[in-house]
Amino acid sequence: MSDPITLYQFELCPFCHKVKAGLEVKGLDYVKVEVNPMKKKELPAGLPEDAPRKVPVLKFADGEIVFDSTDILHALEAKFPAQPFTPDDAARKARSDEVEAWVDDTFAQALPTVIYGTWGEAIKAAQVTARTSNFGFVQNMSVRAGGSLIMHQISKRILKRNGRGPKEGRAWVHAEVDRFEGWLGEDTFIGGDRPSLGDVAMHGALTCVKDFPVFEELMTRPGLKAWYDRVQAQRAA
Ligand SMILES: N[C@@H](CCC(=O)N[C@@H](CS)C(=O)NCC(=O)O)C(=O)O
Repeated sequence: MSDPITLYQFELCPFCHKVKAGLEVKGLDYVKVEVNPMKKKELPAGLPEDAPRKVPVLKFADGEIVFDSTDILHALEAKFPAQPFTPDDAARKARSDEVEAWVDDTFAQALPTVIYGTWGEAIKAAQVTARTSNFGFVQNMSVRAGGSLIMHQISKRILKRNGRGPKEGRAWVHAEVDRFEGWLGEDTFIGGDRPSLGDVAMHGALTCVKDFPVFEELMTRPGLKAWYDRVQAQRAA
């Protein structure tokens, strides 16, 4: 059996969840390596010098290393053409690319403001990171303590940069979901009859927050929930 695909990730990174959704829609096996957000020393040797010290990073079985979630999804599509997530229809492909870019530039920015928007949420997020990682005790404590402080600051900064008040994260996220539901309309997927890059990206971003109250809240929206479940059904467990 060949070496598996390795995903270097943070458990609470929407870009990493995009890649996981892509791997699972394609039915590919992979192993995860949780990266310590402070030092990131778990990142693989061979990562290009000019690459940002960010996750996700994917190492293919042949040793090739790709970084940036969008580039990783394109590399997956090129290497594993089965279960394609590129629509044949040009208009659908354009919409799918638009949705994927919107997830990166807007939705994935809005989401952390509701994960980390309050002190309680920030501490919960830090606990998820600590629980799902295999860091040593000291590292664990610093992720818990330092992580929640940083997350809270990041949230405030994102909202301010987007011209929103410190309590407006939820309203922002719902407005963006309205936009997504508008794009989806009556279709099964953004990609038509099968999930596209846009579906994979949005599904991954939502899965990122599945342990937080905002997920349950968003899943009370029937259109979004039905679509989420349809994509979920396409993901290999
Ligand atoms: N454009 C990148 C964004 C990746 C990114 O911003 N990752 C964050 C985690 S969600 C990160 O690694 N941050 C660490 C840092 O900036 O030090 C992608 O799509 O992969």
